[in-house]
Amino acid sequence: MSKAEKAQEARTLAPEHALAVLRGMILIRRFEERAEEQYTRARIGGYCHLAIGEEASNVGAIDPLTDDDYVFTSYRDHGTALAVGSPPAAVMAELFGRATGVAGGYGGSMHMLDVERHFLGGWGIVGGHLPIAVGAALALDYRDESAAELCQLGDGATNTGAFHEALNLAEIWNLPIVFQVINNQYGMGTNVEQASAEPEIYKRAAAYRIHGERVDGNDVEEVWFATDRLMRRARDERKPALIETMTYRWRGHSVADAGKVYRSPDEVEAWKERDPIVRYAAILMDRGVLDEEALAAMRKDVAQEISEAISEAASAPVPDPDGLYTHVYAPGWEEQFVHMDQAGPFGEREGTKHWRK
Ligand SMILES: Cc1ncc(C[n+]2csc(CCOP(=O)(O)OP(=O)(O)O)c2C)c(N)n1
Ligand SMILES: [Mg+2]
Repeated sequence: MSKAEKAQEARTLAPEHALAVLRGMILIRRFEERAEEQYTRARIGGYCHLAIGEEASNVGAIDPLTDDDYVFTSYRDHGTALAVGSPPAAVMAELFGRATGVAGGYGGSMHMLDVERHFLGGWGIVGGHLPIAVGAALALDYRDESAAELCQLGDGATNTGAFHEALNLAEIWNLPIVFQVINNQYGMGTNVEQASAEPEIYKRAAAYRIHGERVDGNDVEEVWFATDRLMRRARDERKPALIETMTYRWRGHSVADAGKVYRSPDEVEAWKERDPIVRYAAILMDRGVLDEEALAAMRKDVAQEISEAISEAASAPVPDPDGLYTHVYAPGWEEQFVHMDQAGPFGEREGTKHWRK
């Protein structure tokens, strides 16, 4: 039996590995707390959706991936970027709109991207990334690559048409993709029960004959082993799957929402008592892998790393405005717009004239 198979059977990560996973969650928590603070200091423009409370769903699903696998997610993406290994300074710089950001400072909070680490975004339209993720999974299959893809989405996104189109094609084409529904109970201010005719979202996969399952999204090892198993299946058997990780968004939908009108303080408190970080730290202490002193040292070390990331990001240069259209259109776009300029009925001449030589 291989080491990986043994771990699957025991459902327990090896000590060093477990500590790295715990640190990954603490890194996201600290990053998000400091991002929130930086937003109030007006260092971050535009939107900012925090993943505080959802750390186990992010780290548990991304840690078991191989370097060859790909990841997509929605706009609540800082934790995803950190989990794939993007440097905190580059993620913070993206929030600050700086040239050293993971998307060159052009994307901002909702559009994290790290192609080198196979993280293909960071997408702002709810459910809009699902067909794109299916296309990327088709490309993997087409190229006969053995990798698979993890596509994260929110509970609210399962009510968009794109979700159903994506699942249908994934099954028909036997694509190597695992859809991870991060069920944080709300789509903005609307509870899943109010928005979804089938609130047990994993069951929706059955309509497309796709395997679906629900796990405790605040239990990092439970998420880890379930995702690992489904990703292996996707890689080896070319079978799509859906995993629903049950978690909770501690903060409001975005930093502009206090998150207090549509839910009770008791509900928030009850979920905070199931803090994925505190829970896992307690488990590791029980196993004798961690003690209070080591935990405090880990927290301190992470806090220092994030402080340095903030300083680095704040002193980075802003991007060149001339690069605004870089990577937006394929090479040859000038040619395309010259044609539009001649025939366009909607005043494209106005919008394109400065591009012409
Ligand atoms: C197509 C579309 N409709 C509406 C919105 C506005 N909107 C932004 S986030 C959101 C809620 C999505 O909730 P969910 O998928 O559960 O993700 P979460 O924010 O909880 O992570 C909505 C309706 C949008 N961005 N795109
Ligand atoms: Mg949600």
